[in-house]
Amino acid sequence: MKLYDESDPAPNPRRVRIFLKEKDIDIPLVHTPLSKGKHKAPEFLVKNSLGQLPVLELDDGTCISESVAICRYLEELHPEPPLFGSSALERAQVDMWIRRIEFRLMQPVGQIWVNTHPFTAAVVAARGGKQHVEFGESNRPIFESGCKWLNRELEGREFIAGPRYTMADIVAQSTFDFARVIGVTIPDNCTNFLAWYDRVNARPSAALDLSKSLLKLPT
Ligand SMILES: N[C@@H](CCC(=O)N[C@@H](CS)C(=O)NCC(=O)O)C(=O)O
Repeated sequence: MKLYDESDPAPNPRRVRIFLKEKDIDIPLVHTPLSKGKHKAPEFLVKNSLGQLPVLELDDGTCISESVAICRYLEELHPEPPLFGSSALERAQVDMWIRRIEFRLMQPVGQIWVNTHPFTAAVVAARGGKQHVEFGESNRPIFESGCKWLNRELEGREFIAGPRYTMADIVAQSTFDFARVIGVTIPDNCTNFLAWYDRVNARPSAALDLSKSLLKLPT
């Protein structure tokens, strides 16, 4: 088994690496640099026709894409500690929160990145597209209201899906780490949210390594 991977801050491969650390699972990582277009090469498109990372390749050559699907597969093989919930209700709640974070928060961050960030301008142009800056900018207030909603939800709750750390926290954490790197921050008055972010960042799995990235945390 091996994981086609990209370094921080790429948020989707990061989810899987955080999950692996939380589970103490060791899988060989194959660095597949997005900046060199390795994910769009014909030999990679056979593994994931969408040309995206991460991809988990099994020993028989079967490939699994989508970070959450990869982690679900690994959860089946390594159930402890449970990161997708331990009962029907918990599993549904973790799922609910993963979807909410992806749609309400990751999506606006992705649009800000693709449509406004100077770093992506050349990549979009090279693919024959163009940035829709006004649309990208319109995602900033959507992100901000998503943060305020999550802040209210986190009142009196330790983690996103309840009292225990789960995959929903990993999906949220990788979203906000990436947002921070591209200059999109959690509003200061979101105190429950910021306290949650401190809690997940204190975990040994959280370390963000930007040493191989051209993107750095804004000072
Ligand atoms: N929903 C996918 C998203 C994968 C994704 O967008 N990966 C990014 C890296 S963080 C990528 O490969 N981007 C290059 C592209 O879309 O062309 C997942 O959860 O794995």
